[in-house]
Amino acid sequence: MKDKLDELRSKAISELDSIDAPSDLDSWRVRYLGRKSALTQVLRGLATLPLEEKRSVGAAANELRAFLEKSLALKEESVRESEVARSIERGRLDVTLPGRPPALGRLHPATQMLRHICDIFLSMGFEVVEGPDVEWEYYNFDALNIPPDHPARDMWDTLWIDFETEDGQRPMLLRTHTSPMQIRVMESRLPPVRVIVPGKVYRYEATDATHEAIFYQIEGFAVDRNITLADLKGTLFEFAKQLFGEERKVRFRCDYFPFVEPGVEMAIDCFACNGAGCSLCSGSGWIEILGAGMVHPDVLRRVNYDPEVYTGFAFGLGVERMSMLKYGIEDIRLFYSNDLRFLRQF
Ligand code: YSA
Repeated sequence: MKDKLDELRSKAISELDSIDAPSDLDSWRVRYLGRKSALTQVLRGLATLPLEEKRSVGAAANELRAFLEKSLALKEESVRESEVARSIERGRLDVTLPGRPPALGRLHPATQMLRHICDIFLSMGFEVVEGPDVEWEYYNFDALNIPPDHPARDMWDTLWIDFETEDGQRPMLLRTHTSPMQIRVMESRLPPVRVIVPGKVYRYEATDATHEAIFYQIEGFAVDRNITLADLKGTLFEFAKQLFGEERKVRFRCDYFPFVEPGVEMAIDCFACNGAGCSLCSGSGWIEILGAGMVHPDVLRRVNYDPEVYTGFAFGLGVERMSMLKYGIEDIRLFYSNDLRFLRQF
């Protein structure tokens, strides 16, 4: 058996030496190391040999297998190298050509706008805080002066989570706005606070050109001694100028949100027609950009801030809507339909 293995070794090696094409290497591997090769047959037959012979033949056959595998690997490497050398000689492979540039991704337009807005508020001394997307009903509604059965709940089409407490309540939902973070932040620290909260919000609503079911909001609020509506106006005016241009005018009008008193909506003069009236601003000359107001005293009391000592302002804006206004995007659904022709423009 030993002689047979020696013979196999010299035959295999001499054949391997003469190979110079990659395709011949594969048939060599099948012939000498494959399932039906003589060496595999010897290894399979070991079980039938007497113990002493099994040991010596087994060791020799395994050593031969390892030797042939290693020889094959070395040969593969040298064949590959000579292939490359031949290609260079024939001029098919030009190693001096620059490599292919890797395809680089880019930030999504909503992320770009989110970061841009955060940078503006960071430059005014605000701090960025994030909160949970799955929220308790208490923070999303009750703590913001919106108890169960209050008609204001209808302002936010809510996706409830299938989670029931022992007393049959279903108090968990996908947050419908970033405002619950006002409560969470104020509960955990004392004034002064000056915070912005970027994040996704979720609404049970049909999509159209200006509505998505999942979109980004940025909440902002500041609470301290002597904060007035003038601080709110000044801060948001500065924000609008930085985002939409120095020459922008702003307009504040009364609006209703249960967690502010007074509540306002803020609009900027239409940059497409400079206030003359066009299709972008529906002929009004103004474009509404966010909701805001002075934090309601009951909200302050709920987090143990004394409304006789502290006052604050808050606002909330839609991030995709800001992009739509700034870049003239006509349909919000473009943001999440993964059309690269749209995404590559940003
Ligand atoms: C109001 C007062 C405050 O003191 C603080 C915050 C707020 C905002 C309030 N939490 C809120 O969510 N108001 S909102 O329902 O009117 O939404 C705020 C902004 O989100 C809108 O102005 C709009 O820009 C955007 N938005 C609302 N629904 C949307 C949407 N964007 C895309 N798709 C939707 N379905």
